[in-house]
Amino acid sequence: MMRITGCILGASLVVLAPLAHADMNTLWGEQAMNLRADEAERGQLFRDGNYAMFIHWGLYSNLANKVDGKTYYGIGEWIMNENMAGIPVDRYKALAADFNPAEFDAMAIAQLAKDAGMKYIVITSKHHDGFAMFHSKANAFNIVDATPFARDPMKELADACRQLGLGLGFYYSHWQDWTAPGGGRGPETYADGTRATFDDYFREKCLPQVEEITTGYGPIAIVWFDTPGGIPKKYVEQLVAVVRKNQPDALVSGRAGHGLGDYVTNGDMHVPHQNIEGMWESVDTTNDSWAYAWYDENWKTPKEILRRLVACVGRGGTYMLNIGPRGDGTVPDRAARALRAAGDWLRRDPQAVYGAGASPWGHALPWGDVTAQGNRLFLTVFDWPASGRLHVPGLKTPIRGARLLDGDAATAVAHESLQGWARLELPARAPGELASVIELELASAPEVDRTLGIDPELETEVLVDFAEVTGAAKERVSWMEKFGEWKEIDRVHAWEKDGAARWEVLVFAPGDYEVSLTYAGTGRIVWGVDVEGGEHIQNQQNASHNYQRFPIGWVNFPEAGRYAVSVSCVDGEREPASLKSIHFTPVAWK
Ligand code: JFZ
Repeated sequence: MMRITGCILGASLVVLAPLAHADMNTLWGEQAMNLRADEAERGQLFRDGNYAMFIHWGLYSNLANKVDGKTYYGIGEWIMNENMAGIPVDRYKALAADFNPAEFDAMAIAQLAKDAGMKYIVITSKHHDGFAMFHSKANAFNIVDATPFARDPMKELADACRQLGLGLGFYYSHWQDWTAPGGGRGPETYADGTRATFDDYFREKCLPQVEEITTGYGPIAIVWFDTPGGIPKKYVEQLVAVVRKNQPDALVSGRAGHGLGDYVTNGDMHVPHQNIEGMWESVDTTNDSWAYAWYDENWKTPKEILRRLVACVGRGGTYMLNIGPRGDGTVPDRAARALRAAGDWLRRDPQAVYGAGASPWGHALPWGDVTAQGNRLFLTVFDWPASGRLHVPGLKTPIRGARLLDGDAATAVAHESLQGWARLELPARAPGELASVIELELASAPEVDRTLGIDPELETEVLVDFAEVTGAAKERVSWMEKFGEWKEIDRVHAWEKDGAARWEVLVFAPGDYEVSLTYAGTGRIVWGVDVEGGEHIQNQQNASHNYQRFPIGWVNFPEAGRYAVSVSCVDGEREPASLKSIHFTPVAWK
């Protein structure tokens, strides 16, 4: 299971005080899982519906990251936090009087999820700000009782989802509640000055509200608890018991804490590079913020969305992609259009995603990714080879048949096995604009050599995640790019003089390859690249505090086959020299 190390990369990358970082880390808490649901009915949701819509929508959406004329950059639902606008509780609660999302159209949002090809929606019923987006009898700080809107959008969404055959799940911040007395990181006293404990908050607000969301909205698919932080186990046990009692088929998110959830949520906004066992999801967002931020126009294109979706399914998981509706209830048009374009593609060739599982390679391939269903492999090609020849490394099982899918049509594809690779003869032009799928029917269950293959035509990036490292430190680091916007990377740094990152690779086409390295560091660095039993090259290049790619030189692989390649830090500042990957691009002579 993936764990975040909580280290901070080069000082200039850290936009925020280190305290904010440590702080957020402790809020997350443990989420190690009992995987009971893997065998149970509940697991069905993840197996068949491995694409979902996440929605962050609340009072904070109305601020859109701007308070008193000042813009705060980062995840908008944290706007109250002192590292963002630092809004006092009373002032924040007063915002409800101006919250009137009159344009909210539950059916339009459910239809968007449907058009996008998503199978269920998880929406913030209550985020850390404590504002309930549903009609709560337990607490008046809710959208029906505290706003001029006075409708229950969760009810409307539940009805719309039911009509369209979508699942619905509720995000509920169980530990953090910044406005309820006794809530995690909330006020420590009641209005009259008497002390409030977490137990008070739990009995008066949290437990009754979880009772409400699990009884008032029909069958729900998931209760998505988040940031368990310091919550004692007995409280999580009670919450899970309420969910089990009222919604026996619902999944409980791993972020409930204390290992009591049903599945793992991986680090936010990140798609894993290697297969992960068990039931898990990656959560991601269409731009860089969860909640609506007025300035954030950094949208993922339809192709990026599909790449990330197929990669999650290929790694064995589920992909939940977020939208942040505006304070008036509308969904930013660019997000909607990107989701629909990706959905149109999914409708043409749905086999590669729905009901499909992990790639036998365990990682992405240079041209795209593989998903599997029994003896069938689906090769989703995002970077179509100009020659029309697609190279599949290390496929050991014989191919019975290969077909290029194109909606209802499918054309047979010629294939041969050469040097342990499969080579497919495709048309020079891809049928799909965003990606195309080739279905391979194998003679038996897929068996592959997982060694990384260097593509004879396309660029191959080989990550240090897959390297064997000696005399240097390999670690996973995460940092906040903006407040709450997490990035993570596997890197090799602290190089000793004879330290090396070493990979085995499969070469199909002999010849010269341009080699470049992606790294961060300071000053000028001399890197060496060594082909075991063959060429050694080295070169000095500049370095940047963020990860950038620099060319090193050409190396030759004299014949097809298996090689060991290693990278070393020959000279320069070896401690901060942080390698992310090595790239190989075949030299084109014509
Ligand atoms: C949490 C929330 O604090 C945030 O506002 C948003 O709702 C997000 C989906 O979830 O933030 C987290 C929680 C856990 C991790 C990262 C951010 N994590 O474990 O990497």
